[in-house]
Amino acid sequence: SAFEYAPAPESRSVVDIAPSYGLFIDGEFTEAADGKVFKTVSPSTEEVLSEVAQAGAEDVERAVKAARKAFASWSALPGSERAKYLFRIARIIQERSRELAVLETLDNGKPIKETRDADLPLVAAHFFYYAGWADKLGHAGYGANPRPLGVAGQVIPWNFPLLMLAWKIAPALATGNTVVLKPAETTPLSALFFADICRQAGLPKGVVNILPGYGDAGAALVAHPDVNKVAFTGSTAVGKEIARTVAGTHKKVTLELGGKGANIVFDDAPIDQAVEGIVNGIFFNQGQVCCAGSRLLVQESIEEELLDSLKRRLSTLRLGDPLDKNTDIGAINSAEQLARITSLVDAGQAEGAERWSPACELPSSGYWFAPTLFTQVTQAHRIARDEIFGPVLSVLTFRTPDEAVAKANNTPYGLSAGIWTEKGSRILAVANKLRAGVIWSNTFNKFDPTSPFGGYKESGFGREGGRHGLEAYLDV
Ligand code: TXE
Repeated sequence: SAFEYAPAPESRSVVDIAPSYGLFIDGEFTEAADGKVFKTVSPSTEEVLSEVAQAGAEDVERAVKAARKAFASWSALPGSERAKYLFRIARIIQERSRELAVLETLDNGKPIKETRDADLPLVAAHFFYYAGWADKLGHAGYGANPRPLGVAGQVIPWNFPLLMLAWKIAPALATGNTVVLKPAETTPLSALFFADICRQAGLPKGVVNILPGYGDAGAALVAHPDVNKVAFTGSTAVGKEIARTVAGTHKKVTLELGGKGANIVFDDAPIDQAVEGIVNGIFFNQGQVCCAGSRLLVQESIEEELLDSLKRRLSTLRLGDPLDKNTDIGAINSAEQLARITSLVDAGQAEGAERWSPACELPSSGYWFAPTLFTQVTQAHRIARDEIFGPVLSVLTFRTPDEAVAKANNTPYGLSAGIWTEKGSRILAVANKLRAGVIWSNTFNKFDPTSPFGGYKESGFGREGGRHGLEAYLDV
């Protein structure tokens, strides 16, 4: 198929990480104006992978200027020409997918099984998908000549570094916008390799600019008066700050924020399949997923049976070296994230929930957290309300479908939910009452570039992916 990728990567020797990297501005790698650098480490070993230039306000200024200059000719290209660049980028990503998968696993800590089988194929698929749109915008019911917005300022998190980049950059370029993107401070490397791919694809200078750095660089980018569109994925707190910054300006904004997804399991659900879905829902990427199924809502009559098989399954998960193809649970992305997880788990215990983990040995260096299950959880507990963003599942019970819906919706978030039942009519009835942007049934964490993704309530606004993802970058 078009989405095939290279065979299993087995060692870090397939990727050549330089000792230092610059910012990528106007088609060139360059030092930060003030010469600042920061280190990026491998979360599984704490080994320093590279030293990266750290963008500041002056660099944001340079990058936005380059993107503005490039916008004139990039937006004037026929869509069919822009499509050629995007197809070329997609093919290079496939060709280099082994290298990129290993790189992402090293910089992020997630298992190679996931970067190889989920992140990289989806990254390529996003570029292929939006490449296909580039020459069809005039025929899509937007009027003959839908217009790009201009310069897009994009800020992304560390949980899916390259995939979040693809979600942001592919639709922006397809519609004729130019981009300044700031990757997260703990995972800058795959974005810098992507900069190299842009050069390899012959993308005109300034169309894509990459500024590794911290929140201050993100804030300067969002606030820059010559940025027309802001796209952010990250914490709800920063999302709200960004919404305040762009309020009262001309800027369009999409925000993809936190979540507290409920996986609802009815008594007629196929139990083995549900257990796989629950495990995938909360332990995929160590639970550092905005749409994670972090609350399990199980119908009271099957609680014991389901928990027994869930615990048996959790005891088979393999935690360890993320580059090992058999590893299911990798490292937590950073010491800060590990501390956040630990403090919420401590709160769960202090508030009276019952904590359980399978026997598992944690490596002596790096950032690790064992898969964790909480029972005896009430809706008042912090572990039932706050986004933990770690491998921690909170189990609650319900008796009736209405009670399940009420509990699932009892959160300020509204990003994802799962429904497990054999009854089609129940799937529809429950789904219609859930306030969540994506609802899976009898599966979980399925992604596709053709489907819009985004949140209700404090999970943000706007959609990415699919045709809706284009509209976020167009004046129609
Ligand atoms: O997020 P931040 P953090 C949630 C998750 C996690 C918590 C904190 O619950 O535990 O957020 O994670 C940039 N203006 N999610 O601290 O700070 C920052 O440099 C502009 C859910 O890592 O929001 C990084 O590039 N940008 C989420 C990006 O924002 C700013 C994914 C995200 O970092 C900024 C990540 C500012 N003032 C965390 N401050 C999801 N929706 O999937 C920081 N940044």
